[in-house]
Amino acid sequence: MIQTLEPTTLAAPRAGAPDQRVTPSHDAFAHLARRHPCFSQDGHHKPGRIHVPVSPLCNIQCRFCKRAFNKCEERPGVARGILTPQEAVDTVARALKLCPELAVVGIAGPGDPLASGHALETFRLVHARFPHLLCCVSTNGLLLDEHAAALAAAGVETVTVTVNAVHPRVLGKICANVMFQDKQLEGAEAATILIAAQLAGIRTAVALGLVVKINLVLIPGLNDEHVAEVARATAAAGASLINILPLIPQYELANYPVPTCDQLNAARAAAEEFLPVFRHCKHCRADACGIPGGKDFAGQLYDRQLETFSHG
Ligand code: CLF
Ligand code: SF4
Repeated sequence: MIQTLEPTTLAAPRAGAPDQRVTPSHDAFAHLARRHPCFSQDGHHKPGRIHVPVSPLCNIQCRFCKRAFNKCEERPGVARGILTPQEAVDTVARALKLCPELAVVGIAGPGDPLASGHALETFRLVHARFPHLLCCVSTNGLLLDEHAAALAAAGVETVTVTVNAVHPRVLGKICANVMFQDKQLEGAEAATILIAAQLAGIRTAVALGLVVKINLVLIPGLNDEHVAEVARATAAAGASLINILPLIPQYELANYPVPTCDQLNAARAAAEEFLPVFRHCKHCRADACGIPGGKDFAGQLYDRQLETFSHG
């Protein structure tokens, strides 16, 4: 059930008061260390992942998000085109021949994987044909509570939820609108719904045995003072790990600065009070294929058959 979150503060506890900060633990994802490049610190450069771009739609609008179809930009939200679920299965089969180290099939866009049914269907098909591969989804979390059980039944083991703020006042400046129950909501109302949905979705996913990572896009001037609060709230909901991605300034936030190294380090230190921090993110495209940070096979995989893509 979705409940709204009361604003919280993270001031250091007064003398004699209990310290509510939690001790970060790697226990919840230790079993993934050799199987998943984004849920391990040491094993990051060993297992590979493929992202199958089956999800064209999104149900919210982040002010920094500009989705695109091309083969040159190295960032999330970009793919060469959209695959159907069956095309995605065939693509995984060919990818395994190019890169036998593939251990994870992820769906990370280019829109939100839960905004349409394509991702769920793809996971069902992939899991039936390649049960040894780990299925991973990255979502804004708006519909996670509703779909967590179906994701788990389809073989998904790991979920990333992008949580850029847990206070409507902050999130209202980052997220322009949210489609909820066929209505487009804006401002504090939209932010309140999204935050509540994300935390409910995390709780439900964790209760079902899924391992949850948080992605946070660090935006200087908007949420850089708010990182610890996001880590605290998501850790309390059951998340295991947090990844802080520096803003790529574009769309409505095109004039915002890229975080400096000092700002990124300060944000990671603040988050680390509550959650282990993943530090090896490569800002993968929605059609990436290979070992993150190593050779990417997507060009070999797709470029000769672009015309088969059904752009959505
Ligand atoms: Fe993909 Fe994301 Fe799964 Fe990894 S990526 S859906 S959790 S399999 Fe990883 Fe790439 Fe960073 Fe994402 S390096 S952008 S955190
Ligand atoms: Fe873009 Fe993802 Fe935000 Fe949707 S949730 S607007 S795809 S960044």
